[in-house]
Amino acid sequence: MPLVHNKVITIERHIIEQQERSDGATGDFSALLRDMALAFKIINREVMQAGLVDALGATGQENVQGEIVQKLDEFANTVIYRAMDHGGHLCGMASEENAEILPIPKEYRCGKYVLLFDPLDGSSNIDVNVSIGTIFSILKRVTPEDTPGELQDFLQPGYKQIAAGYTIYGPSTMLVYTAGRGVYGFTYDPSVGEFLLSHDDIRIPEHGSIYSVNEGNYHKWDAGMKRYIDWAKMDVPEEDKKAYSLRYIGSMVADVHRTLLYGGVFLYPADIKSYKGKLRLLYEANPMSFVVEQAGGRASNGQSRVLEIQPEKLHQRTPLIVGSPKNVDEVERFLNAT
Ligand code: AHM
Ligand code: MG
Repeated sequence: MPLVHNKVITIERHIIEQQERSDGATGDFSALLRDMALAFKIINREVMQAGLVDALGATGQENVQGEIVQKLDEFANTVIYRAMDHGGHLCGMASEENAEILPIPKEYRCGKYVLLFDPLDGSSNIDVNVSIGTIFSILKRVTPEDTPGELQDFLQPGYKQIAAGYTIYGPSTMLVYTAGRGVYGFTYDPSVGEFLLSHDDIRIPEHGSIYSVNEGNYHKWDAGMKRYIDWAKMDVPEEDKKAYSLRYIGSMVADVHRTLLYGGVFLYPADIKSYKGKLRLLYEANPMSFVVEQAGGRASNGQSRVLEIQPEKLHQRTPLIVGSPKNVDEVERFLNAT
Protein backbone atom coordinates (compact mmCIF):
# COMPACT_ATOMS: atom_id res chain seq x y z
CA MET A 1 0.00 0.00 0.00
CA PRO A 2 1.67 3.22 -1.10
CA LEU A 3 1.92 5.92 1.55
CA VAL A 4 1.35 9.43 0.25
CA HIS A 5 4.36 11.69 0.64
CA ASN A 6 4.29 14.24 -2.13
CA LYS A 7 0.85 15.85 -1.90
CA VAL A 8 -1.27 17.19 0.92
CA ILE A 9 -4.86 16.12 0.27
CA THR A 10 -7.60 16.89 2.74
CA ILE A 11 -10.61 14.63 2.98
CA GLU A 12 -12.77 17.37 1.48
CA ARG A 13 -10.53 17.69 -1.57
CA HIS A 14 -10.45 13.93 -1.93
CA ILE A 15 -14.20 13.56 -1.78
CA ILE A 16 -14.68 16.29 -4.37
CA GLU A 17 -12.11 14.72 -6.71
CA GLN A 18 -13.75 11.32 -6.32
CA GLN A 19 -17.13 12.82 -7.00
CA GLU A 20 -15.95 14.63 -10.12
CA ARG A 21 -15.03 11.23 -11.54
CA SER A 22 -18.49 9.75 -11.06
CA ASP A 23 -21.40 10.27 -13.46
CA GLY A 24 -24.31 12.37 -12.37
CA ALA A 25 -22.44 13.86 -9.42
CA THR A 26 -24.47 16.60 -7.77
CA GLY A 27 -22.22 17.65 -4.90
CA ASP A 28 -24.85 16.41 -2.47
CA PHE A 29 -22.82 13.42 -1.47
CA SER A 30 -19.57 15.38 -0.99
CA ALA A 31 -21.36 17.82 1.29
CA LEU A 32 -22.77 14.93 3.28
CA LEU A 33 -19.34 13.42 3.91
CA ARG A 34 -17.93 16.82 4.73
CA ASP A 35 -20.57 17.29 7.43
CA MET A 36 -19.70 13.89 8.82
CA ALA A 37 -16.00 14.75 8.99
CA LEU A 38 -16.93 17.75 11.13
CA ALA A 39 -18.88 15.54 13.53
CA PHE A 40 -15.88 13.21 13.80
CA LYS A 41 -13.59 16.12 14.66
CA ILE A 42 -15.91 17.17 17.47
CA ILE A 43 -16.13 13.62 18.82
CA ASN A 44 -12.36 13.29 18.55
CA ARG A 45 -11.87 16.44 20.61
CA GLU A 46 -14.09 15.06 23.34
CA VAL A 47 -12.55 11.57 23.28
CA MET A 48 -9.06 13.06 23.57
CA GLN A 49 -10.12 14.95 26.68
CA ALA A 50 -12.11 12.14 28.22
CA GLY A 51 -9.79 11.51 31.14
CA LEU A 52 -9.19 15.22 31.71
CA VAL A 53 -12.73 16.00 32.69
CA ASP A 54 -12.32 13.96 35.84
CA ALA A 55 -8.70 15.02 36.35
CA LEU A 56 -9.77 18.66 36.36
CA GLY A 57 -12.07 18.00 39.26
CA ALA A 58 -15.47 18.02 37.62
CA THR A 59 -18.23 16.57 39.75
CA GLY A 60 -19.15 13.89 37.28
CA GLN A 61 -22.29 15.82 36.49
CA GLU A 62 -20.81 19.03 35.17
CA ASN A 63 -17.70 19.77 33.17
CA VAL A 64 -15.35 22.75 33.61
CA GLN A 65 -17.66 25.01 31.58
CA GLY A 66 -20.53 24.10 33.87
CA GLU A 67 -22.19 21.99 31.19
CA ILE A 68 -23.69 18.61 31.89
CA VAL A 69 -21.14 15.88 31.20
CA GLN A 70 -22.65 13.26 29.00
CA LYS A 71 -21.38 9.77 28.65
CA LEU A 72 -19.13 9.77 25.61
CA ASP A 73 -21.33 7.44 23.60
CA GLU A 74 -24.39 9.60 24.20
CA PHE A 75 -22.35 12.67 23.35
CA ALA A 76 -21.16 11.14 20.07
CA ASN A 77 -24.71 10.12 19.21
CA THR A 78 -26.00 13.64 19.74
CA VAL A 79 -23.13 15.28 17.86
CA ILE A 80 -23.65 13.16 14.76
CA TYR A 81 -27.40 13.73 14.77
CA ARG A 82 -27.04 17.49 15.20
CA ALA A 83 -24.28 17.77 12.59
CA MET A 84 -26.33 15.85 10.05
CA ASP A 85 -29.96 16.84 10.61
CA HIS A 86 -30.03 20.16 8.76
CA GLY A 87 -27.83 19.69 5.67
CA GLY A 88 -30.73 18.74 3.39
CA HIS A 89 -28.97 15.55 2.28
CA LEU A 90 -30.64 13.00 4.57
CA CYS A 91 -34.24 11.90 4.96
CA GLY A 92 -33.54 10.05 8.20
CA MET A 93 -30.92 8.46 10.40
CA ALA A 94 -30.65 5.31 12.47
CA SER A 95 -28.25 4.84 15.36
CA GLU A 96 -27.22 1.80 17.33
CA GLU A 97 -28.10 3.86 20.40
CA ASN A 98 -31.75 4.47 19.43
CA ALA A 99 -34.53 1.93 19.06
CA GLU A 100 -36.34 3.76 16.25
CA ILE A 101 -35.46 5.78 13.16
CA LEU A 102 -34.30 9.34 13.92
CA PRO A 103 -36.39 11.68 11.77
CA ILE A 104 -35.15 14.91 10.19
CA PRO A 105 -36.72 17.89 12.05
CA LYS A 106 -39.73 19.29 10.18
CA GLU A 107 -38.10 22.66 9.55
CA TYR A 108 -35.35 21.11 7.40
CA ARG A 109 -35.48 19.68 3.90
CA CYS A 110 -35.50 15.89 3.45
CA GLY A 111 -32.79 14.65 1.09
CA LYS A 112 -32.11 11.49 -0.84
CA TYR A 113 -29.87 9.53 1.53
CA VAL A 114 -30.17 7.76 4.87
CA LEU A 115 -27.35 7.50 7.40
CA LEU A 116 -26.86 4.60 9.78
CA PHE A 117 -24.20 4.77 12.47
CA ASP A 118 -22.69 3.35 15.60
CA PRO A 119 -21.59 6.56 17.34
CA LEU A 120 -18.95 5.06 19.61
CA ASP A 121 -18.17 1.42 19.11
CA GLY A 122 -16.12 -0.57 21.60
CA SER A 123 -18.09 0.52 24.66
CA SER A 124 -16.12 -1.67 27.04
CA ASN A 125 -12.96 0.29 26.11
CA ILE A 126 -14.33 3.83 26.47
CA ASP A 127 -13.23 4.33 30.07
CA VAL A 128 -9.83 2.65 29.85
CA ASN A 129 -8.04 4.68 27.18
CA VAL A 130 -8.12 1.95 24.54
CA SER A 131 -8.99 2.65 20.89
CA ILE A 132 -12.66 3.12 20.08
CA GLY A 133 -14.41 4.19 16.90
CA THR A 134 -17.40 5.53 15.01
CA ILE A 135 -18.87 3.46 12.18
CA PHE A 136 -21.14 4.81 9.43
CA SER A 137 -23.10 3.60 6.43
CA ILE A 138 -24.92 5.61 3.76
CA LEU A 139 -27.73 4.30 1.57
CA LYS A 140 -29.77 5.97 -1.13
CA ARG A 141 -33.44 6.13 -0.21
CA VAL A 142 -35.95 3.93 -2.06
CA THR A 143 -39.07 5.92 -1.12
CA PRO A 144 -40.11 9.09 -3.00
CA GLU A 145 -37.97 12.20 -2.48
CA ASP A 146 -38.96 15.17 -0.31
CA THR A 147 -40.81 12.99 2.20
CA PRO A 148 -39.56 11.65 5.56
CA GLY A 149 -37.50 8.46 5.29
CA GLU A 150 -39.21 5.18 6.07
CA LEU A 151 -38.07 1.85 7.46
CA GLN A 152 -37.63 0.36 3.98
CA ASP A 153 -35.03 3.03 3.17
CA PHE A 154 -32.87 1.58 5.96
CA LEU A 155 -33.58 -2.12 5.49
CA GLN A 156 -31.50 -2.55 2.35
CA PRO A 157 -28.82 -5.19 1.85
CA GLY A 158 -25.25 -4.00 2.39
CA TYR A 159 -24.20 -4.24 -1.25
CA LYS A 160 -26.46 -1.23 -1.85
CA GLN A 161 -24.40 1.02 0.41
CA ILE A 162 -23.05 3.97 -1.51
CA ALA A 163 -20.47 4.81 1.12
CA ALA A 164 -19.29 3.49 4.45
CA GLY A 165 -16.39 3.82 6.79
CA TYR A 166 -15.15 4.42 10.27
CA THR A 167 -13.15 6.76 12.41
CA ILE A 168 -10.72 5.24 14.88
CA TYR A 169 -9.76 7.28 17.92
CA GLY A 170 -6.41 5.74 18.82
CA PRO A 171 -2.78 6.88 19.18
CA SER A 172 -3.71 9.00 16.19
CA THR A 173 -7.20 9.51 14.84
CA MET A 174 -7.96 8.12 11.41
CA LEU A 175 -10.92 8.18 9.10
CA VAL A 176 -11.18 5.32 6.61
CA TYR A 177 -13.90 5.33 3.98
CA THR A 178 -15.06 3.85 0.74
CA ALA A 179 -17.53 5.20 -1.76
CA GLY A 180 -17.33 2.01 -3.81
CA ARG A 181 -14.09 2.93 -5.59
CA GLY A 182 -11.42 1.66 -3.26
CA VAL A 183 -10.59 2.45 0.35
CA TYR A 184 -8.81 5.57 1.57
CA GLY A 185 -7.40 6.42 4.98
CA PHE A 186 -6.94 9.93 6.40
CA THR A 187 -5.02 10.78 9.53
CA TYR A 188 -6.23 13.69 11.60
CA ASP A 189 -3.71 16.49 12.04
CA PRO A 190 -4.90 18.37 15.14
CA SER A 191 -2.56 21.29 14.47
CA VAL A 192 -4.45 22.20 11.28
CA GLY A 193 -7.76 20.56 12.17
CA GLU A 194 -7.88 18.45 9.00
CA PHE A 195 -8.03 14.81 8.02
CA LEU A 196 -5.13 14.37 5.55
CA LEU A 197 -4.76 11.50 3.12
CA SER A 198 -2.19 9.13 4.59
CA HIS A 199 -3.22 5.71 3.23
CA ASP A 200 -4.00 5.80 -0.48
CA ASP A 201 -5.94 2.92 -2.04
CA ILE A 202 -5.66 0.47 0.85
CA ARG A 203 -5.43 -3.20 -0.18
CA ILE A 204 -5.80 -5.94 2.40
CA PRO A 205 -3.16 -8.72 2.21
CA GLU A 206 -4.53 -11.83 0.53
CA HIS A 207 -3.60 -13.88 3.57
CA GLY A 208 -2.43 -13.04 7.06
CA SER A 209 -1.31 -14.90 10.17
CA ILE A 210 -3.38 -13.16 12.84
CA TYR A 211 -6.78 -14.26 14.12
CA SER A 212 -8.90 -11.97 16.26
CA VAL A 213 -11.76 -13.27 18.36
CA ASN A 214 -13.04 -13.28 21.94
CA GLU A 215 -11.70 -16.70 22.79
CA GLY A 216 -13.37 -16.58 26.20
CA ASN A 217 -16.46 -17.71 24.30
CA TYR A 218 -14.74 -20.94 23.14
CA HIS A 219 -16.95 -23.27 25.13
CA LYS A 220 -20.09 -21.67 23.70
CA TRP A 221 -19.08 -22.19 20.06
CA ASP A 222 -20.15 -24.99 17.80
CA ALA A 223 -17.74 -27.77 16.84
CA GLY A 224 -16.68 -26.24 13.50
CA MET A 225 -15.69 -22.94 15.08
CA LYS A 226 -13.73 -24.71 17.85
CA ARG A 227 -11.93 -26.83 15.25
CA TYR A 228 -10.95 -23.71 13.29
CA ILE A 229 -9.47 -22.00 16.36
CA ASP A 230 -7.62 -25.17 17.39
CA TRP A 231 -6.19 -25.37 13.87
CA ALA A 232 -5.32 -21.65 13.78
CA LYS A 233 -3.07 -22.12 16.82
CA MET A 234 -1.18 -25.11 15.42
CA ASP A 235 1.82 -25.57 13.20
CA VAL A 236 0.56 -27.72 10.32
CA PRO A 237 3.68 -28.76 8.36
CA GLU A 238 1.75 -30.63 5.65
CA GLU A 239 -0.10 -27.38 4.82
CA ASP A 240 3.08 -25.35 5.27
CA LYS A 241 1.28 -23.39 7.98
CA LYS A 242 2.70 -21.93 11.17
CA ALA A 243 0.60 -21.16 14.25
CA TYR A 244 -1.25 -17.85 13.90
CA SER A 245 -0.97 -15.05 16.44
CA LEU A 246 -3.98 -13.88 18.43
CA ARG A 247 -4.74 -10.17 18.70
CA TYR A 248 -8.01 -8.99 20.25
CA ILE A 249 -8.65 -5.44 21.33
CA GLY A 250 -12.39 -5.76 21.85
CA SER A 251 -13.16 -2.69 19.72
CA MET A 252 -14.32 -3.90 16.36
CA VAL A 253 -13.09 -0.78 14.59
CA ALA A 254 -9.56 -1.30 15.93
CA ASP A 255 -9.55 -5.04 15.32
CA VAL A 256 -10.83 -4.66 11.75
CA HIS A 257 -8.49 -1.75 11.07
CA ARG A 258 -5.50 -3.88 12.02
CA THR A 259 -6.87 -6.74 9.93
CA LEU A 260 -7.21 -4.40 6.95
CA LEU A 261 -3.57 -3.31 7.18
CA TYR A 262 -1.84 -6.50 8.35
CA GLY A 263 -4.19 -9.17 7.04
CA GLY A 264 -5.75 -12.10 8.90
CA VAL A 265 -9.28 -12.52 10.14
CA PHE A 266 -11.63 -10.94 12.67
CA LEU A 267 -14.46 -13.10 13.92
CA TYR A 268 -17.54 -12.61 16.03
CA PRO A 269 -19.33 -15.90 15.50
CA ALA A 270 -22.68 -17.12 16.79
CA ASP A 271 -22.59 -19.03 20.06
CA ILE A 272 -25.09 -20.79 22.27
CA LYS A 273 -25.81 -17.59 24.16
CA SER A 274 -25.93 -15.23 21.16
CA TYR A 275 -27.14 -17.62 18.49
CA LYS A 276 -27.33 -14.79 15.93
CA GLY A 277 -23.94 -13.36 16.89
CA LYS A 278 -23.40 -10.12 18.75
CA LEU A 279 -22.67 -7.49 16.13
CA ARG A 280 -25.38 -5.45 14.43
CA LEU A 281 -25.81 -5.99 10.72
CA LEU A 282 -26.72 -2.42 9.77
CA TYR A 283 -24.45 -0.40 12.06
CA GLU A 284 -21.37 -2.60 12.33
CA ALA A 285 -21.18 -5.61 10.01
CA ASN A 286 -22.36 -4.02 6.74
CA PRO A 287 -20.18 -0.91 6.78
CA MET A 288 -17.05 -2.78 7.89
CA SER A 289 -17.73 -5.53 5.34
CA PHE A 290 -18.12 -2.98 2.55
CA VAL A 291 -14.77 -1.39 3.47
CA VAL A 292 -13.00 -4.75 3.65
CA GLU A 293 -14.50 -6.00 0.37
CA GLN A 294 -13.51 -2.77 -1.34
CA ALA A 295 -9.95 -3.38 -0.16
CA GLY A 296 -9.99 -6.88 -1.69
CA GLY A 297 -11.14 -8.83 1.37
CA ARG A 298 -14.16 -10.96 2.19
CA ALA A 299 -16.96 -10.85 4.76
CA SER A 300 -19.17 -13.83 5.55
CA ASN A 301 -21.71 -14.86 8.15
CA GLY A 302 -20.42 -18.43 7.86
CA GLN A 303 -22.81 -19.41 5.07
CA SER A 304 -23.12 -16.42 2.80
CA ARG A 305 -21.82 -12.98 1.95
CA VAL A 306 -22.76 -10.47 4.66
CA LEU A 307 -23.52 -7.76 2.10
CA GLU A 308 -26.26 -9.92 0.55
CA ILE A 309 -28.26 -10.42 3.74
CA GLN A 310 -31.71 -8.84 3.41
CA PRO A 311 -32.25 -7.03 6.74
CA GLU A 312 -35.58 -7.54 8.44
CA LYS A 313 -35.17 -5.18 11.34
CA LEU A 314 -33.03 -2.22 12.30
CA HIS A 315 -31.13 -3.82 15.14
CA GLN A 316 -30.68 -7.25 13.59
CA ARG A 317 -27.51 -9.11 14.56
CA THR A 318 -25.29 -11.33 12.46
CA PRO A 319 -22.31 -13.62 12.93
CA LEU A 320 -19.30 -12.03 11.22
CA ILE A 321 -16.10 -13.39 9.71
CA VAL A 322 -14.20 -10.64 7.93
CA GLY A 323 -10.69 -10.17 6.63
CA SER A 324 -8.18 -11.44 4.10
CA PRO A 325 -9.94 -13.52 1.44
CA LYS A 326 -7.90 -16.66 2.07
CA ASN A 327 -8.37 -16.50 5.84
CA VAL A 328 -12.14 -16.15 5.48
CA ASP A 329 -12.08 -19.15 3.11
CA GLU A 330 -10.21 -21.14 5.77
CA VAL A 331 -12.78 -20.34 8.45
CA GLU A 332 -15.68 -21.30 6.16
CA ARG A 333 -13.95 -24.58 5.33
CA PHE A 334 -14.08 -25.55 9.02
CA LEU A 335 -17.56 -24.19 9.68
CA ASN A 336 -19.05 -26.06 6.75
CA ALA A 337 -17.16 -29.36 7.17
CA THR A 338 -19.58 -32.14 8.06
P1 AHM B 1 -20.72 -2.14 21.44
O1 AHM B 1 -21.45 -1.63 20.24
O2 AHM B 1 -21.58 -2.23 22.66
O3 AHM B 1 -19.45 -1.41 21.68
O4 AHM B 1 -20.36 -3.67 21.12
C1 AHM B 1 -19.63 -3.97 19.98
C2 AHM B 1 -18.24 -4.37 20.37
C3 AHM B 1 -17.30 -4.48 19.20
O5 AHM B 1 -16.58 -3.30 19.02
C4 AHM B 1 -16.40 -5.60 19.60
O6 AHM B 1 -15.92 -6.30 18.49
C5 AHM B 1 -17.27 -6.46 20.44
O7 AHM B 1 -18.32 -5.65 20.92
C6 AHM B 1 -16.55 -7.04 21.61
O8 AHM B 1 -17.40 -7.89 22.29
P2 AHM B 1 -16.90 -8.82 23.49
O9 AHM B 1 -16.68 -7.90 24.64
O10 AHM B 1 -18.03 -9.77 23.69
O11 AHM B 1 -15.65 -9.50 23.03
MG1 MG C 1 -21.13 -1.10 18.49
